[in-house]
Amino acid sequence: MRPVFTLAATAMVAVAFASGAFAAEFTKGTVKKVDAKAKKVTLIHEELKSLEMPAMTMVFRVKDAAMLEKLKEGASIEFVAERVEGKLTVTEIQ
Ligand SMILES: [Cu+2]
Repeated sequence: MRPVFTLAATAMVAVAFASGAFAAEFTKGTVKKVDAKAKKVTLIHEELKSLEMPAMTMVFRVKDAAMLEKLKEGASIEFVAERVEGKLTVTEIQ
């Protein structure tokens, strides 16, 4: 392979990383209940591939209290959930 092609391939991989091509996938869910005091939300979620979890209704913690403002009961959202300190936590909302 000519060096210029190697360089181009390397640059493309770098761009893919930078643009978040490998970032966590968003999962669809519906807000069932918000507990602002406990910073917890009950979501009816679709399959969470990143956590190998089937669709279900469950309680998540939220990463920060500001997120609770976007969570209204009955709202359809797209979110990212991760295990933070062993607890399932909503880390991003769209
Ligand atoms: Cu679940």
